[in-house]
Amino acid sequence: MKRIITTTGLAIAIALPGAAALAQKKMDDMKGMDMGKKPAAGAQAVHKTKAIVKKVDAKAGRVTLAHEPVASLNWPSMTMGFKVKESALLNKLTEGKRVEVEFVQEGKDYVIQSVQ
Ligand SMILES: [Cu+2]
Repeated sequence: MKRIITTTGLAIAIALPGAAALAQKKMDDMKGMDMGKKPAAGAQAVHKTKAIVKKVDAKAGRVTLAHEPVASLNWPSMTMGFKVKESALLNKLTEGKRVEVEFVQEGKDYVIQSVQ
């Protein structure tokens, strides 16, 4: 058993420099590509949904909404947590209230940008 592990470790050690060289080659190939045609950074998709406010955690700047389906994200209706972008928006989010929100995805978070 010990011998097998040692051999595998050796194989990985040998394989790695090769992989690095391959990755380097790929990067070199990309230099010829036109990288300037990407959409501008910060052009995020804004999603919209109607929801009922279930819970407000003003301290954490988070709310729990029972929202309607969100077609742009392929979401069914569900109850989930959202981050709130500005504390001023928390004034519009009171438990039990029916609202219409606009939000964007930021990493793993969904951040509410506007409340109506
Ligand atoms: Cu959801």
